[in-house]
Amino acid sequence: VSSAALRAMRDEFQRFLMEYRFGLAEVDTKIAILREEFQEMHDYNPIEHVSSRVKTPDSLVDKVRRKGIDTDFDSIRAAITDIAGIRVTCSFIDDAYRLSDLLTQQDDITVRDVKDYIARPKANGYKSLHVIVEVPVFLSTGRVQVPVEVQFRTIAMDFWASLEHKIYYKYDRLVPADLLDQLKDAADTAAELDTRMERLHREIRGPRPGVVSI
Ligand code: 0O2
Repeated sequence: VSSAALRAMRDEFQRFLMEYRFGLAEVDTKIAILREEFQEMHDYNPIEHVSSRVKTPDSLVDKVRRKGIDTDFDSIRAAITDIAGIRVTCSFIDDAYRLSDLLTQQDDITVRDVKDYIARPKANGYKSLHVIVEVPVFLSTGRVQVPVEVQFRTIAMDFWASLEHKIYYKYDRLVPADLLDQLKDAADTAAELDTRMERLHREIRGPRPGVVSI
């Protein structure tokens, strides 16, 4: 391959990733606006923290190989929907669903897919609400629709997932059965903590305005 051809490939790859960076910036702004406005209007912040990233080339190549996807950009674009990803860690489960609704109801957002691993956790215990949205990005060449995966979860779910992720990679995706059992057990404990904290929160907050308690 000539060096000119290599440079052209690099440029094409950088342009490919750039669109995802822009899409991420758009959704990041939407989440930041909801967070600030919520604080202002309701004197309540439903978001604990937000993190976002564009998949690293290494991780992208790894996933393309693992899923056996054709290596042209159109196939990758169609098959991998979490190249741009935002994780919104909320205080409570209710907040995760509420924020997801507030984002997906915006009229420039198209919902491409929803995977509700909170309602239906994965077999290993993983919980999160994954929403794949498409957001318009305006380039000099015109408008493109960019997919962004938004993961909504609670602090307890996030704690579990980040540890599980480390273990998964430490064992190169072949976690010993005994550890898997312990992780599933820990996921149940995390879920129980969420339920208890939610109950406590409701007790402190008292009945919602307009709701008559009996
Ligand atoms: P990484 O290393 O975090 O980037 P599918 O083909 O639909 O089954 P897909 O396309 O990977 O799977 O979608 P899914 O299920 O929505 O998962 C996307 C991302 O969610 C993953 O990215 C993880 O970040 C997270 N995730 C999903 N399942 C788990 C899990 O069991 N444990 C943890 N810790 N995170 C999970 P990647 O690219 O797979 O991995």
